[in-house]
Amino acid sequence: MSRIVLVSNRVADLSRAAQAGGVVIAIADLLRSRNGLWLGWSGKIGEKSEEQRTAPDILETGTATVATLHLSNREYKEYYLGYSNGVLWPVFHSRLDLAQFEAGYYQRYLEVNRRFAQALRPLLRPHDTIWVHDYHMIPFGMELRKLGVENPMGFFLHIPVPPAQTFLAIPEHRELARGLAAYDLVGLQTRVDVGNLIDYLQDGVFGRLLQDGRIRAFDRELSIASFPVGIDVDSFIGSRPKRSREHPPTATRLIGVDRLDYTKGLPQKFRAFGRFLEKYPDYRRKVILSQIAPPTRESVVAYADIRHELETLSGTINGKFGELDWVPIQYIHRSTPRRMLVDVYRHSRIGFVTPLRDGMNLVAKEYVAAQDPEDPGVLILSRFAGAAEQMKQALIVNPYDVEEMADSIKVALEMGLQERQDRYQALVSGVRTHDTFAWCRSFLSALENVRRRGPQLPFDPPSEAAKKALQEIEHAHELPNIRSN
Ligand code: GDG
Repeated sequence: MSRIVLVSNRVADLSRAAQAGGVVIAIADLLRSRNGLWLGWSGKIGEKSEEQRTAPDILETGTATVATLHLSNREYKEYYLGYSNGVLWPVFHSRLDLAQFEAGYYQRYLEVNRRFAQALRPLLRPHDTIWVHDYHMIPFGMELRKLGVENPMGFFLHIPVPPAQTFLAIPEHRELARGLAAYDLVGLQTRVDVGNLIDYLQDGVFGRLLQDGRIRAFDRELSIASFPVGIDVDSFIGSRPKRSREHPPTATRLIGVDRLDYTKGLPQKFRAFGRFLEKYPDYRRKVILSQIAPPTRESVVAYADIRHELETLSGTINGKFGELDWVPIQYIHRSTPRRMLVDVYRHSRIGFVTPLRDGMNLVAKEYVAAQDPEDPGVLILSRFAGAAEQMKQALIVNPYDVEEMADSIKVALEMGLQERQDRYQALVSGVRTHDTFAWCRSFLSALENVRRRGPQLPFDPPSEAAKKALQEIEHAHELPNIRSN
């Protein structure tokens, strides 16, 4: 079996993979079983000499190797905060209004990807299979191909693909598409994402759908398919009894666990809970919303804005409805240990997961896995989370519709035991079947199958003349009709 080489923006500590949860558990397993190598950013920021910049620090951990590189201050600002999180993250989540296009970060984004590719090149072996992850690393494969690497190479995008018209708004969309075309397989979270990417490649860069389902773009043939990410179910099975006899719960809990990100729909969630308390006053003092929202990317302005908005909203709702012995919203802006999360999931009657847009959303799956099969809670899930494509037995809501979300809380609270059990059984069986290990296996076996069809044409960057001709054709195509009247 060939060695596996993973590339992602950050690497995780393999000795603590079990605590990290999510996809890291499966990735650690994969690396150990296939003598793998993982390359990524160390998380450190600092200046280094030119030579050190492409010489990664190497850590051997049993059968796996982890290779890390530092970012300079400027790279951190322009590649990580700037292009990755100030342009690609908002656009891919359909928030064009927040994208910092004009800042000119693309060049640094490309340079970091090039540098990472140069660092990996000497570490590669002829039969390695390369798996690149997420939006920070789209051009990585193209840069590696330019260095003559023709190994099988797959890319997995953890975030959604926006509709074609939104993708086209990125000034560098052609370059991103060229980057994607350098891979043999592009894996996405959902079938909707697959449709969006194929539409974009056809409309935006004249991609041609082939009879075998692949798409031809930039002289390469690319497979695109969905591989929904899952969790390690066993690590979320709650072990404690549902309720402690000594301390019976005073209120029924709704639980939300989301990084503090504008894509997660937190203000709408808080408003819906406030609306629920207003519309159904009998439930006052009987329910609480616990929202765990650890900080992320605080140096990006939009993140400071959302934090401020949430503090104001929770204060307003608590001030309006709270009593001396009851605070309706518990808002915790810190990370919580995972063991504690499992217990909180299990002791919450409702999992309230309402992102405005999300690639998958692992919290929805974790909540279901943690339930007591004898007395399970109810999952309220946004239709715009990738997870909604699989988790149809959840109460599916529109996260922009505060009224509908408020009503769904009541429906969930009043749902009978039999219905809760039926929905839970269907949901948990899906979560088990499509777990994190299945995700890993299915992506890699698809990548190996794609390559069995035969090698690609060598990656040949277009000449300047070809680039210019292509741009002229595309611009002619994009010009608005000039009407004579
Ligand atoms: C991206 C995509 C896609 C959260 N707070 C705490 C904590 N968490 C853990 C959760 C869960 C993970 O973080 C969050 O995963 P999500 O899937 O919900 O969201 P993103 O971080 O945005 O991840 C997403 C995912 O990639 C995988 O492909 O599903 O759509 O956006 O595991 O439990 N964990 C602990 N304390 C916290 O306070 N321990």
